[in-house]
Amino acid sequence: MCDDCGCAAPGPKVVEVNQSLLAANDALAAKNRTHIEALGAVAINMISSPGSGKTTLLEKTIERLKGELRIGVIEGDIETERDADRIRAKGVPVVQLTTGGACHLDAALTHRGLHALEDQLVDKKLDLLFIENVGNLVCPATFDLGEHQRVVLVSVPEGPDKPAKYPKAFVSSQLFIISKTDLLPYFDFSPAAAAKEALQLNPRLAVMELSAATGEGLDGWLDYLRSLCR
Ligand SMILES: Nc1nc2c(ncn2[C@@H]2O[C@H](COP(=O)(O)OP(=O)(O)OP(=O)(O)O)[C@@H](O)[C@H]2O)c(=O)[nH]1
Ligand SMILES: [Zn+2]
Ligand SMILES: [Zn+2]
Repeated sequence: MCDDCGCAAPGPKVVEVNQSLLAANDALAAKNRTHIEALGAVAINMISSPGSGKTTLLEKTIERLKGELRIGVIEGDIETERDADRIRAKGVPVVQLTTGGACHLDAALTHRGLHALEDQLVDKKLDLLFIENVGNLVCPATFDLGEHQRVVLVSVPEGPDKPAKYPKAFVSSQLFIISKTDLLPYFDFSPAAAAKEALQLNPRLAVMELSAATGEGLDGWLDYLRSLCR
């Protein structure tokens, strides 16, 4: 899948290298967490396949919560500033990280993003920091970025069978969002079946259904975010 996480290469040497790479990442992630807490923020790492609706949900979330909470966003993509441009248009501080090919963010890149974001904060304070990971349901699940909460999204057109096929994202998350529920009439997608499969992997997972397009289910998500900031 990618050049740097070794996801495609088998063998004991590779396992060793991966272990030390992940240990280094975890150490840096812990520093990021301290850094984020010094800003007063709770950080949320958003993980999904490309196009599940992460940026759209962030746009709607910012519209609804901007007057209430101080929000900042770190956007991760392989190329382009497109997501950051969308978030900037909503009037909150944002930094675009481009991985130049890698299919996930890591703690080192996130650390650079944190400093760049901090430079945009007048009073160096935030309530909520969203980190939108690169669209990929596999590798992002392996890399702690220093977040406090991990949210995994699966949109209705992707199908309800994703939890068992991509277990790590569900095992390591606190919240599973079934997105684009406005499309349920057109797809053979059972939210109950998807939720059941995810809960078999991780019984502590919270599950929400929402449509950023219609706003259905958004209130539950906003209350969830408010409760994290208390
Ligand atoms: N019908 C419907 N479409 C949606 C919804 N949310 C997002 N979309 C559409 O889905 C497409 C992808 O949305 P994005 O928000 O860009 O998805 P993303 O997860 O940020 O994509 P990447 O950053 O490329 O991984 C866009 O065309 C959105 O308009 C929704 O709730 N319902
Ligand atoms: Zn990879
Ligand atoms: Zn996006």
